[in-house]
Amino acid sequence: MTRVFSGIKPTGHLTLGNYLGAVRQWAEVAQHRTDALFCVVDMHALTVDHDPARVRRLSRQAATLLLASGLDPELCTVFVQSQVDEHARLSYVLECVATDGEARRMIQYKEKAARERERGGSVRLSLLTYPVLMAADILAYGTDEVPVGDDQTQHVELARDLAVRFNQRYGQAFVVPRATHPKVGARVMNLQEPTSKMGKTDDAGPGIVYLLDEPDVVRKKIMRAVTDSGREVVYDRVARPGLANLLDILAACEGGNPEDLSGVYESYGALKKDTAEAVVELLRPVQQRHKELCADPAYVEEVLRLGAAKAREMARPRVDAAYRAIGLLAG
Ligand code: AQP
Repeated sequence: MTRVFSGIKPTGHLTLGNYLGAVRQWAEVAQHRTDALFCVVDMHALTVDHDPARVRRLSRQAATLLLASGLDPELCTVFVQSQVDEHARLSYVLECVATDGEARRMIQYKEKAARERERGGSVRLSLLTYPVLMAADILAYGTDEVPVGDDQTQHVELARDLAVRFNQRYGQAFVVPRATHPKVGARVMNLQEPTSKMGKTDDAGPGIVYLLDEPDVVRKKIMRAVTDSGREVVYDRVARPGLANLLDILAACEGGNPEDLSGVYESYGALKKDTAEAVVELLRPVQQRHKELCADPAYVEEVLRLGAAKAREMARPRVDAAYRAIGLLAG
């Protein structure tokens, strides 16, 4: 059976981008058709300036939202990365296979390091090395497929390269994974800056729809989305990025095609109104279930405890084998 792994980092509140680009596929497709593991990758949240209490809080919230989004612990394994030591163990070994040039080429590293330097801050070494930790997250489980948004493609490519290189040098230890993306919604853009990704670490603002936003807040954000000058509703990601983003979001919500949808609308206002209502309806059951789960934190804790135990068992033999293959006296 195909093995699937993917994760989400608790660097902020989950967004519509996270949902449409990743989590919805995990819940609606992956867990039903594959042997899937989904992880709150909390160690990745330590790569930039962080508040420990906030990371803990956001990790619990992310896990709760994954369950609220429909992940079913009977069908898949849900856990927190730092509770399974194999990730960090394997990461070091992969650092001995990766090159520093490779790590420095990662777009997210370049962008975040530049931002940090602009602010006069220092760049954590872990910001450079975390794509290798992500490779370990993936490779530890013999993962075939990694369902992610577009922005993670380069990191999954690195995991592939490291798997191939390790296997060639030290013997077959890893499955070579591949990234998969949803047909629509793989890159949801910021509603106020439609040429930038809707990211959860960005400053909270009207351009980001959070999964837990109240319906009226969602409506307001979408009705105020930046659109382009012009009156005709056409789908053109380059010339009309704001409009294209709304069409993508509506198509992702309704399961349609953004180009076909563009022909249906005669005004930006009507498109915004329908998009807002579609998002409100999409989020309604998630928010309802989230409320129920918040009333039962012991249940979420137990799911994570069992998930970590299962993940540990799955990862351990492969990581031990990689240790032995690379020359360590692993038990
Ligand atoms: N805007 C998006 N559109 C589509 N997919 C997205 N994803 C994230 N944003 C979008 C996908 O969601 C999964 C989890 O993302 P993440 O937690 O790894 O990263 P993030 O939400 O992008 O968080 P940050 O902190 O704002 O990240 P940076 O600044 O690192 O990009 C992934 O599958 C991701 O592709």
